[in-house]
Amino acid sequence: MEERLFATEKHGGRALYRLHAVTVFLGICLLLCYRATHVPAAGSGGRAAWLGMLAAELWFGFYWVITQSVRWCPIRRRTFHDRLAARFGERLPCVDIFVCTADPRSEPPSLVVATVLSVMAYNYPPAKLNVYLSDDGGSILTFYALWEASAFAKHWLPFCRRYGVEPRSPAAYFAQSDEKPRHDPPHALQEWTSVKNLYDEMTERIDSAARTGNVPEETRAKHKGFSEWDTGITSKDHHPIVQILIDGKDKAVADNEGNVLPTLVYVAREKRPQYHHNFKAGAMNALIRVSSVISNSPIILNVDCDMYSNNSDTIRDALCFFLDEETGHRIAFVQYPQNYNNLTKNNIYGNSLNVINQVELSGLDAWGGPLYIGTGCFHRRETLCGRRFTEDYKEDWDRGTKEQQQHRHRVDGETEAKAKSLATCAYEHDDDTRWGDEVGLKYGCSVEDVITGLAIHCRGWESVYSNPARAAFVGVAPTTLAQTILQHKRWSEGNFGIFVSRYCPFVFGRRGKTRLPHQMGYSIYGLWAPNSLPTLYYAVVPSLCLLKGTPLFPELTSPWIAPFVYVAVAKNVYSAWEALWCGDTLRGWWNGQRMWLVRRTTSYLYGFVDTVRDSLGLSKMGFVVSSKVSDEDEAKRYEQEMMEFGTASPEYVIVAAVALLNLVCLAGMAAALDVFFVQVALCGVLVLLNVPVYEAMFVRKDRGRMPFPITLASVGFVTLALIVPFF
Ligand SMILES: *[C@@H]1O[C@H](CO)[C@@H](O)[C@H](O)[C@H]1NC(C)=O
Ligand SMILES: CC(=O)N[C@H]1CO[C@H](CO)[C@@H](O)[C@@H]1O
Repeated sequence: MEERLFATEKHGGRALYRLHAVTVFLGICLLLCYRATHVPAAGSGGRAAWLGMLAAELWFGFYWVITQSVRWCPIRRRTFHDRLAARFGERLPCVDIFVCTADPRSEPPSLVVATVLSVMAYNYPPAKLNVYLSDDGGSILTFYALWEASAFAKHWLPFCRRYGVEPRSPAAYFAQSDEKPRHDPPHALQEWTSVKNLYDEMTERIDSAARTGNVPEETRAKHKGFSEWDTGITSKDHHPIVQILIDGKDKAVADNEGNVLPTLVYVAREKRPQYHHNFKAGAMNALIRVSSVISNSPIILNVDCDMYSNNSDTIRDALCFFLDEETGHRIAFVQYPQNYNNLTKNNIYGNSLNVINQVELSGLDAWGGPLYIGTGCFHRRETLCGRRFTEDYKEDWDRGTKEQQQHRHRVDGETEAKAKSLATCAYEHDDDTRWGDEVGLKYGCSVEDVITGLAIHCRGWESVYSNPARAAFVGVAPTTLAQTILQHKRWSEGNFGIFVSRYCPFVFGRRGKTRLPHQMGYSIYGLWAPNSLPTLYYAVVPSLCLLKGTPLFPELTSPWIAPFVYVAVAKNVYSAWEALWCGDTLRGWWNGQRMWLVRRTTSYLYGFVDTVRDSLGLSKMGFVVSSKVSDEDEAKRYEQEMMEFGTASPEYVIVAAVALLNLVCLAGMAAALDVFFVQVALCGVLVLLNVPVYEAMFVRKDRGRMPFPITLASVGFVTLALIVPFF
């Protein structure tokens, strides 16, 4: 038996965790028992409120059980690059890399090409690398940037190789100025300076083209590809464009040391108003087809344009899983986490995803594999194209060499013409192909990645989660509250949409013979959206009842108070410990709790309502929060960790009203502390969490404060809640 190429280890401390989980579970049972047996008599005040509490607690208990699936036995993976090198040397499979961009305004072309350059510069035989940029904006600016990058790559790749540069995104590398080679021979510094100048000049040219919105005439004459834009085309209506900017097979195209370069292809699939374009899933499917006639590699890496490669050995890392003799043939995809380089220390918007990255995805890995999260993921081409798992499946690791031979023998432009025919709108319609359903990424879901991954798991495949200490991919997190809320709205809505569709993990997953804990793991995200209602209830009703003197919890002297206090304390102490263990600060955890409340009462609520309306055939509400690129002022406040409200979005009314209501209830309560102990504590915690919201409403003077109309509206709502006798 040969040595494995990767090892699987269990996280420590699981016995302790399980003990904790069992006691919390017992606490939840007792608490529900109290709730069910102490319902106020009909006619007495507070019966409705009490039943509502029962429903909310039933839900929270159920959801808590769901979340235990990923905490029961998380695992981590370790890879052995030396064994891979010893066994395979450079006899490695070809790899296609798909970079997706959609809009040159929100995703500046200079940022996109930094990502492209970082993946071209992988420590991997360049003849086996093929990089495809999918430009769904169909923009000449992006094409121009990529053309510039194809020239710069001739300097950048040898430079990276010679000096072992890390990270290999030029933007990230040159931003850390302390990386300047000091002790090397003098020509190293010289070369560093000259490459940096080339990069700065290129970025300046790209940015200035982006500013003016067009590419200089004399530049356009330098490559035939620019003529695609001669007949005024728009981003929503244009013919298919496929341009091979660097042909890796062409010996005449080499870097300045004479080495071959990775193939580099620009793709803008056809867009026509009468055909639905299916967003990123449509773009990915077009890329799968286009690449099949150019390189057809067995492995496909998919990254978003804002996620650069932070480790040049990541391809080899992923291959340790795929090429493992014992279980490699079961693995459909290897997912890496999303890491961000622009988080603030205390993570003001709770965007670090640390708990998801380090606990939840590792936990899912034990039950059959993590979700496909749309970026930083290595796929097997065959599974992406719909193949079912069979025990005797054997990958053809030489796949792609035939296509590359054919491509080499074709006359100029023939491959491009063939590829273009596969990137037309009509292709998927006319041929009655099953693209978007059984082949490729699935259509019709705003989290196309998650549903595609689920389908792959249901076809019998496993996936693997790899989270090395040094991040493999690094991107930018949302830096404003509005962007954060919008992102979570999309995620919660998409995942809940899957949950209530025929792809519900408990139904579709069962038929696909995935394991119950795996289905539960998927449901953690699927049930984000419905969490909004019980959370809103819990944040509003107990406080209102506190003001009106209606008790909803056991008295301080009653023994029944024990399970309530125990569950609340144990759960939160654990959650704080988990956050600290994952690398957050205590303050970061506290901020995370605030964002938990904000997300649940805004993003998830909107996601829930929109999914329900959608399934009833009604139109969506439309989300008003705008997600713009942040300006300098905003960036400064982000660094100071001040919450950014600024624009008058209706979603903020909910945030402000909940905060204000709790403040009023706490201030106005006329109740005995021993009877209302839990309610006072709950209301008090909510008030403490919302301190930054009060500041934004009443204290701050900067442009990021809560807009006055929002404050006014929330005051109106709170007044209404106080005068209408609900309970
Ligand atoms: C990216 O790689 C560098 C080394 O080049 C490392 O110091 C840094 O921590 C990595 N970034 C993240 C977010 O892990
Ligand atoms: C691309 C981007 O927005 N980067 C920002 C990330 O956040 C840091 C501050 O923490 C800014 O300096 C970057 O410009």
